[in-house]
Amino acid sequence: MPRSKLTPRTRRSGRHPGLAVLGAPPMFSERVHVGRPNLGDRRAFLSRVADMLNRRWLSNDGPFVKELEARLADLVGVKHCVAMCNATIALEIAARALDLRGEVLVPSFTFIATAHALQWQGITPVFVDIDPRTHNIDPAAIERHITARTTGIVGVHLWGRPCDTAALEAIAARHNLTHFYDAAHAFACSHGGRMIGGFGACEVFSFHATKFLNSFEGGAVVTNDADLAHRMRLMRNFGFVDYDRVDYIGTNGKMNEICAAMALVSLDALPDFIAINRRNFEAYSRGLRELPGLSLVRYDPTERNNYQYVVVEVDPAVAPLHRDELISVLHAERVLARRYFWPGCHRMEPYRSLPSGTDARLPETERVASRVLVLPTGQGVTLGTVATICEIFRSAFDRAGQIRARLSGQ
Ligand code: T4K
Repeated sequence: MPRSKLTPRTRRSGRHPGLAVLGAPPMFSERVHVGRPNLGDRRAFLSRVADMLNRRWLSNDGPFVKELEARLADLVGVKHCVAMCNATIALEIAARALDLRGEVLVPSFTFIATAHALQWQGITPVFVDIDPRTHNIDPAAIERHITARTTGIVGVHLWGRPCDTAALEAIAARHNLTHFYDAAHAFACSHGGRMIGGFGACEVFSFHATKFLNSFEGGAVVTNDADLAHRMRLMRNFGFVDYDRVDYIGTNGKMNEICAAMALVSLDALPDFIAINRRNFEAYSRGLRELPGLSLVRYDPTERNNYQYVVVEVDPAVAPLHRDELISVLHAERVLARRYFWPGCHRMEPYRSLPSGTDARLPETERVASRVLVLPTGQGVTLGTVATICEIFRSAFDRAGQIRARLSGQ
């Protein structure tokens, strides 16, 4: 397994000799990424690839896809699972199969795909502010955005932490709206003891390489609604009902067999992935605990969590360095911490130039987006790497004045 390597100077001295942002050599000799894939057993994967080649069945509802769909539905506790080529297409297909049109309410503090999946098919995403405690869509802010054109709500379980599903369900029922979830981050997480996947009309998982469970590229929609699952299954394959009959407008959303093989092997390793992520999360938590103005986004210990995101909030009133200064410090050390999901969808094109962006008043989204940084974790990140990253934070806080002067060019 590839590991992030410490530079010889660190290994020799065993203590932090200086910061790269102030001219010292970087702490890491290789870049340490957020989103390094978790990998299952290689031999099991290669054996599945051999089976696939022997069968000459490479795509379109192959046996690995069927096996994956059955296992995912079982794990999540839903009746139907439709595997797709990625979560963006899965969101598009779900929105279309649910007949969403006009305006759909979404948080802006999410990956841009949540908004694009709607806009791509002529639905206007209307951005709603988040609850700063959960980083998820704020139920108290939803109703003021509902108009005669609103047809639905898409909640996003950001970082794998659940939306207030009961509140969203009640609002949707009150206004006769459809609601479903972008659960791209939330595979293998639970809410109120129920696995995420069974809430709303349907839920969409991502199995992109950077996700907790990966299939290279991939996604799935899970639902308890048989008709919806049937429509999505047809739409995933151009709308074909049989060899020559098309009933719906469709697209090519099929997952291929090699991606399904990867997902199946990843599924076998799920407990290991969770254990490693949790171990890293707890090590970061201990390592950053004493530092002023830093807080880690927490996971409810009574629920199932995948711990895939190590999210630090930097309070600019308390921490001696701001989020973006810390990002510069970390990048100089080759730790590619990310500003997910800055600046918010409403501040990106095309939305910032459309009424959905220009009319948006989202103070909590903007505040949280300016404070959050995401740190590397997963199988490729050792406890030694976590300890070094925490040491970089400590050194940076000790030399905050010098760093600020250097970064501002004084
Ligand atoms: N909804 C939400 C809430 C999402 O977060 C996402 C995706 C979606 C919907 C849509 O799901 P998909 O259609 O992708 O299934 C990434 C991913 O592309 C995206 O899947 C993900 N969310 C988003 C949060 O992050 P980038 O631009 O940060 O990814 P990328 O490809 O630059 O990778 C990040 C880092 O990971 C790289 O710098 C290096 C490392 N990496 C990446 C890949 C692909 C590896 O080490 N190996 C790899 O194979 O967007």
